[in-house]
Amino acid sequence: MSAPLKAKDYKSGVKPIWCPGCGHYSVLNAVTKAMAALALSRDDTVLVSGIGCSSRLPAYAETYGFHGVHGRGLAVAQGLKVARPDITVIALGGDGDGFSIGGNHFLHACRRNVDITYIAMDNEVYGMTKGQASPTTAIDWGHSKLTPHGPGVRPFKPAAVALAAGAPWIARAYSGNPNQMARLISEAVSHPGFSFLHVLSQCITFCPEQTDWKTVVHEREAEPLTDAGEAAARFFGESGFETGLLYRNPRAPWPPQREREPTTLAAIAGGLQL
Ligand SMILES: Cc1ncc(C[n+]2csc(CCOP(=O)(O)OP(=O)(O)O)c2C)c(N)n1
Ligand code: SF4
Repeated sequence: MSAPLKAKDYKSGVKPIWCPGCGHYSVLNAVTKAMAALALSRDDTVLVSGIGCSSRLPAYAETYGFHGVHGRGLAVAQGLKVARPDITVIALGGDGDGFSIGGNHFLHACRRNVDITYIAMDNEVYGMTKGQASPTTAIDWGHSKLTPHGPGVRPFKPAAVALAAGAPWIARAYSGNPNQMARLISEAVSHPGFSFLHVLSQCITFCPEQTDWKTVVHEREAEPLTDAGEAAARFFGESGFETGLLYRNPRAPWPPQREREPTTLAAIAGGLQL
C-alpha cells in the first residue's frame, strides 16, 4: 500500500507568480491541506476557475484543473459534476470573477445546489487588472485612479446574497488563518450539496490596508445558524469579519440521484423519429 499523500503532494511544480504577501498563497495551502486530510484522489479531483490572480490557483495544484473564462467557472464546475457525479469538484475565483461578471452563475449555483464547493477569494478589488473597484469594494475606497473618490456604490454582501439565493452551506475564512480555512474546506467538500466559502484574501499590492483585517477578524464561537430568517438578519447587520461555519441548512442536492442505464448514441438515434 502506498503512503498517504501529504499537502505538498497536492502541489504542482509550477511556482506561483502571485505578489509576495498575497492572500491567495494561503488559500492554496489550505486547499492542499484539506485534500490531504480528506485523502482525495488526485485523479478524481478537479479544480475549476475563471480569470484573475485568484483563478490561477488550479495551475499550482497537482490535480485536474480548468482555468477557464472570466466569470464562468461555476458553469463549468456544475456541468462537470452533473456529468461525473463520482468526482470531487471545487470551483475557485475572485470577487470580480464570481460576483461581477459571474454574478448570475453565482445566484443560480446557490439556488441549484449541485454538490460542489465554491471558494471565493475576496480582496475587494480586481487585482489582476490593476486595482479597479469590484462588487465588494467599499463605497468610499479611493485608491484606484478610475474611482479616486470611491466607487460611490454600496458593496455587495456575499453571504447575504448567497443566503437569499438559496445556498445551504455558508462559511467564511481568512487568509491569515490557513488551518481554520483548511478545516472549513474539508467540511465544505464533505457537505452533500453546494457549499460556499467566502475567503477574506488580501491583495497586498492594491489594498495594503487589508493587513489591518487581522485586527478585526474573529472566529464564530456559536453553532452555525440553521434558520434562514435569523441568518438574513445576521448577514445584513454583520461587519463581515466573522469567520467559521455561519449557516447550514442542508437540502437534497440537484440533480436527484437516480438509477439509470447508461445511454448510448445508438440508443438515442434509434429512438429519434426522423
Ligand atoms: C470577458 C473578460 N472581461 C474582462 C477581463 C479582464 N479581467 C481579467 S481578471 C479581471 C478581474 C479579476 O479580479 P478578481 O476576480 O477579483 O480576482 P483577483 O485578480 O483580484 O484575484 C478582469 C476584469 C477578462 N479577462 N475577460
Ligand atoms: S495583484 Fe493583488 S491579488 Fe494579484 S497577485 Fe498581487 S497581491 Fe495578489
